Amino acid sequence: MLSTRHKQVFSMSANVSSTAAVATSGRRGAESSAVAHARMANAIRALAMDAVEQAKSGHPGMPMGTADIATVLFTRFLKFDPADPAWPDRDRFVLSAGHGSMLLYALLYLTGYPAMTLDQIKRFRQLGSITPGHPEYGHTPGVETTTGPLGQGLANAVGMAIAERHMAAVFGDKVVDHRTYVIASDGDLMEGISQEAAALAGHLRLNRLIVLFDDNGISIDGPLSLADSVDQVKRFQACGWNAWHIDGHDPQAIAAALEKAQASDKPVLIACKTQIGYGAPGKAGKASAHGSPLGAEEIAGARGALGWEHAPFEVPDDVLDEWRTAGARGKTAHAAWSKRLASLEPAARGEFERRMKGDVSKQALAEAVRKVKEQLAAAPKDIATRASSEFALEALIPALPEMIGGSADLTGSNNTRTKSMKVLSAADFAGRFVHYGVREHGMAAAMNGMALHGGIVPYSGTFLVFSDYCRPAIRLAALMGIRVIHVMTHDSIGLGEDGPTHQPVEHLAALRAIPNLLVFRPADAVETAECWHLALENRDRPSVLALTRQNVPQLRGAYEAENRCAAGAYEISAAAGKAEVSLFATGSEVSIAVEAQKLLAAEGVPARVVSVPCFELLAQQAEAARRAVIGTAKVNVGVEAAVRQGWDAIIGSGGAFIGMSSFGASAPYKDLYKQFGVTAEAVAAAALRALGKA
Ligand SMILES: Cc1ncc(C[n+]2csc(CCOP(=O)(O)OP(=O)(O)O)c2C)c(N)n1
Repeated sequence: MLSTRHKQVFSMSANVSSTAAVATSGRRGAESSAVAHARMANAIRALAMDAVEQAKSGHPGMPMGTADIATVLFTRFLKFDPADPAWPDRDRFVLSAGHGSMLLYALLYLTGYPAMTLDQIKRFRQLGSITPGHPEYGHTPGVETTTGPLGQGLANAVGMAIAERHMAAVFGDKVVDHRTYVIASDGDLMEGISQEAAALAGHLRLNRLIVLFDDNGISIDGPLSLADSVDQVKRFQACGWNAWHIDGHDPQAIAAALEKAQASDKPVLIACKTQIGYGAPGKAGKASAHGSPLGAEEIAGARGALGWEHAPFEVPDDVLDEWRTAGARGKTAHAAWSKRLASLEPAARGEFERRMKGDVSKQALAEAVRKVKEQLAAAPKDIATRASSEFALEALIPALPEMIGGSADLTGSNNTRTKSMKVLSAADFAGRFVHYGVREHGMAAAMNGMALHGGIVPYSGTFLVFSDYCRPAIRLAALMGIRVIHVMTHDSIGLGEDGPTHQPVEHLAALRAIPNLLVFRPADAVETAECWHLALENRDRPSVLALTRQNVPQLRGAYEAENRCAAGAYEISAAAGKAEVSLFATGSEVSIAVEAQKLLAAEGVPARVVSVPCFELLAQQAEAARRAVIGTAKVNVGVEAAVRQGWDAIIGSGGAFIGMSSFGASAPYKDLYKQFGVTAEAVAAAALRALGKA
């Protein structure tokens, strides 16, 4: 049922044919500008209805409900230039409720992004189109982040807003002076990650973050009252935001709220009361408008109610012109910004451009890693790889100013903060270390936002076992192909006394299952430096560095210029003679394999040890190189204090595996390695058994 007010708005829009002449003749009063607004918003609604109908799937309700908000935002507030979707000082717009993708595609088309043609809108959700079911970063110009998994976009936006403040603090507001806008739905705000994001944003006083909450009270199952009774405005206020309610169909109220939001000293949530499926006579305000085509009859009814008497996919010239004019608004600001950028000192300008392009200095990176490796060759370190990581960071942090570190309240355990790093805070956004609090999921999603914003290479820390808490955001980083680096320490039963709740056993396998993610497990201090090098070099992939709590010996004594980890696997210790056994191991288990090699030698069995710091880099080697490193020994043994899953690709299904097949236990780590049989003796025995010698 449509409310009285909605009926009034519909009928006002329905008079459009008589007022269009007024609008185009240039005699515009308040009423005709309201009509102009309604027609512009209705263009979004019609495109959303038509595209979903044509695709026979999709979500028309959300774009129809938020069309008024989006129209006011995009025509009067958002700073953007369709001619240059990557303009560094554009406002970022995040459609956190990614199911409403047609809202974004309609906006990109209407405002004039060249790639977003009407044909693309017609091919919504079809193979090869740039209009996939949910917005995908890197696939569609103008899409700032991949959204769909609810809550992620909102948390990405927090990272974008952090990045904006940091870059402004470093390069000045002449060149960095923009806002981050979000449209978020009930579903976004029901997700737990929204709490982490809101709390972090409030704490950091990210006042350039403005969230428009599509407060329509409807989700898939029906009215929100079935499952939720949170007062979102109060919740956000409690998190340190300014938040208030408005009528999300009143353009003046929307504009007034956005003006007020722009002057806020805190992040802002504007709860916009809207009606899902606005305009659809039988489905507006109902869950039935959410996620399926409206159907021919309902669409015809909506066209009538909205006064939109144009054929499917047809946007009348005068409406399109208005939209294109709105889209061209940013040109002047863009040109002025280009001038300001040009007026910067050449060095500062070059640095800003380099950072925004994501060009990590190859030379600075290589020199920092070389320095670390030389120091390790001169004075070997038998330390935990988490400490080796800190040692590498001591060289990397001064060399690469784009690196912003952090931890989810485990700074001292993750070793992610070097001595010189200042804390990034509301009082000092130039700092380079973020205390994310105990918010792993929010942290990982914010890191994605920072990387997407540009100018920053985020890395951060938690325990490997809590990668589960980060996983949805890591998956999206991998899907988007962005460089974020997760330092995940305490990477096995080797963490000891904290016990099985904290001991990852399945996590390496689970992370390796994510396409396009690099999972590094370095064996010693030298490999750790090399893995850092690779993680930073891979600009199109996220990385996880799985690092030990316990000390491990430095196996690579002599300085080698070559990054041996780059191949994913390499022979770290050759056999004395023709190898009968190949021992493959990662991380802390490489030194166990080296011990086993000695035990086998004592039995007269030559064995080689292959360190496998990165399965994914090994898998992408040419077949011949991969075969060469795997070798042709009679017996292959894999050693990793984790589950076997994934190892068969290296050791073969007939290979022996020494690792975990259950959860761990609480005890000193050396006892645990014995208890679970991850020992040099067990490795040697397994090899001998497989050779038929035991
Ligand atoms: C993490 C996650 N869980 C579930 C879904 C499936 N889903 C898509 S939209 C939605 C909820 C719809 O309600 P709302 O967010 O209020 O959107 P609206 O109905 O207003 O369009 C759900 C559960 C999802 N996209 N992401």
